[in-house]
Amino acid sequence: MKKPTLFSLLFYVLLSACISPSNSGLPHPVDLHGQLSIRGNQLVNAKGEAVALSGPSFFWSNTGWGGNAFYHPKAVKYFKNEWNANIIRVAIGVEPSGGYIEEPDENYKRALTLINAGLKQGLYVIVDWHSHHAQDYPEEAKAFFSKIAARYGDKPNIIYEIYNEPLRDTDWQKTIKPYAIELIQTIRKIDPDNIIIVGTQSWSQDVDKAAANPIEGFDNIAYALHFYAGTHKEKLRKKARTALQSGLALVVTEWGTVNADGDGPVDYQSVDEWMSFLSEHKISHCNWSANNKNESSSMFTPETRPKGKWADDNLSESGKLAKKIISEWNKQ
Ligand code: IDC
Repeated sequence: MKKPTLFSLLFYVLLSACISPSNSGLPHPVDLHGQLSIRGNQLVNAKGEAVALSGPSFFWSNTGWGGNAFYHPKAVKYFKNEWNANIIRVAIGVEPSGGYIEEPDENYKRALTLINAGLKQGLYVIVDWHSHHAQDYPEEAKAFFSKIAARYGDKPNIIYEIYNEPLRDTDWQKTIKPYAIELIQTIRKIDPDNIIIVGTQSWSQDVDKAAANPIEGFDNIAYALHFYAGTHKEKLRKKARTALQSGLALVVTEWGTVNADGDGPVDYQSVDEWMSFLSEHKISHCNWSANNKNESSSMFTPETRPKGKWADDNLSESGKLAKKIISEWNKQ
């Protein structure tokens, strides 16, 4: 073989720098999987292979709630590079103080900041209408998702989550399903194919009710299943199995290592049981939450500065566990 010249060495160094699209040398998740869709009860990638994504959920975006300070591009880069996340969830707070209803421009801007950062890092981005009463604001929801769809609907990165958590007394048939159909019709006029996730009754737990009476006539619809390991166990997985068996695709758009109130001890055993379940059924999941609030579900300790730069010392007990789970999950 001919000895490489200085010129040819330089050429190869430059070439490998160009084809290595991310800092960590790994391909961008969206380059790897492309356009997602739902086949049967499974999320699949552009090649039709089952895919289960994993990453963090940001906190309520509301002004003055603290979690909004984490809505910056470096946070997204951190989760991509340090946690190996391939998805993020942007939780746009809707109705309490400082949310979208009161401050639409500020919250819309926060959504764009994280979406743009997600696109730059090649991540999937769930855009979540973080509400417990979304049926009271259908016009605002439609206007919000229309803007998002018009701006980003042609990108494979975007996933719409149209209703975080309807309450226990918000009826699937009477209220949630009609709201969902209205929103799906609105989004589908602009974006024909990206995944739309529908929240389910009782804080996104009654997936069995949705399974008995699913939304028909639209493609690429999935349903939200939320769990908090300290509170929810086998009983909730049973509902999930019922839903999967009747053909519903589930996405755990939010889960916690602790109790459903966002606080309490980390329940390691229950987290383990849930992760086996998610792995067995190839279900994507986002951990609550990227925040430094003094509650145990926050990934960061209360002393942590929202702007970064973060090391493992900045992670709470829950944050350390979530990082371990997510970074191992996404190792292919
Ligand atoms: C919680 C926050 C908490 C905040 C509360 C306001 O952790 O700091 O005071 O919202 O309602 C959910 C919700 C999510 C909750 C979380 C923990 O989607 O908004 O966040 N949780 O209670 N569903 C189950 C648990």
